[in-house]
Amino acid sequence: MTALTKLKTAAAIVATTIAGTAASAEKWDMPMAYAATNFHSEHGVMFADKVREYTGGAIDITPHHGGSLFGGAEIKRAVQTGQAPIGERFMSAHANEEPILGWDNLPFVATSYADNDKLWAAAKDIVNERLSHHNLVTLYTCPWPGQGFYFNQKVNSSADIQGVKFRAYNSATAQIAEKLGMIPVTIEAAEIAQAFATGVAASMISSGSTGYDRKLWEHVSDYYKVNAWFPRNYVFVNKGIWDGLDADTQAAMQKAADETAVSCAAKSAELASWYFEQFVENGMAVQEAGPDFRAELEQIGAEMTAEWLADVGEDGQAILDAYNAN
Ligand code: PCA
Repeated sequence: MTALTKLKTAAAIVATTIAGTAASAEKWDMPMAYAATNFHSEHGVMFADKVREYTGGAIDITPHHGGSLFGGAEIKRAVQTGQAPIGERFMSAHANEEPILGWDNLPFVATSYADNDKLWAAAKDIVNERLSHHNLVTLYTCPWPGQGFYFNQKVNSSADIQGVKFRAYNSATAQIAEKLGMIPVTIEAAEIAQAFATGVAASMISSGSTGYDRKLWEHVSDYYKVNAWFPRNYVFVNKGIWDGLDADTQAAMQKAADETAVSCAAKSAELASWYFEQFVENGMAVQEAGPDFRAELEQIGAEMTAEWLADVGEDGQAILDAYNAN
């Protein structure tokens, strides 16, 4: 062996070893925004387990729940910039920077899991194309149960709630609060209990899931079901990192993601009314929103859908047209 050949051989061995190490244990931290025991977070763990299995251990994902690695509002930027390779967040929380991502919080457009599925099928390609400009690839999405109101009083119409402090989770919910005469303040799910305990917020719109996670019965008396929309969380990867994976690894991860999505949506539907039973057991009243309140909400919903369409233009119309055609 000449010195040069020896050098080349050594270099090849080093290269193989590095590749081998990377392939056998690429460690990915996955920041997630919601409580450890929440079904979204539990499905993050299921996803990580499936990815480990289907990639033969090549990708080893560690989920970090409750905004513990990055706060909910920081997760998207962390993944876009590669500080974390993968993460999970509430999709319409990003509608302030990319309004099309508000597709799933248009009030009264899709008011059941089945309709929300149809709406996602109509929105998916447009949303994913747009996310690629944010350097993100969506692996799976999962719906929250329907959204309704938490109040510490009986509410028949907006006349009863003027000036009430309202915890918002995105721009659409802040808008609804303002239209109803309340005062919105944006608060992460992880901070809800503290906000209600200190009087920063006294009401909110959310699913039974988040009220259950945060024991809202300690602060409020009433839940009003509306099911105005079923918003989704999404799990996304940094596009540069995703594009750098070989096709087999991508396929294995997508299989894990597809299976997790099916299980997560089923769990969401299964738990929806269970959360309400827990509220009643803990002394809350759970009821349908009354006709006057509902009529106001429907009016606000129509305005918000028109405003969203004006904001996002033809892509939004294409989503609604495809949704209404099916
Ligand atoms: N829970 C999340 C978003 C939607 C939901 O049901 C939250 O309240 O932050």
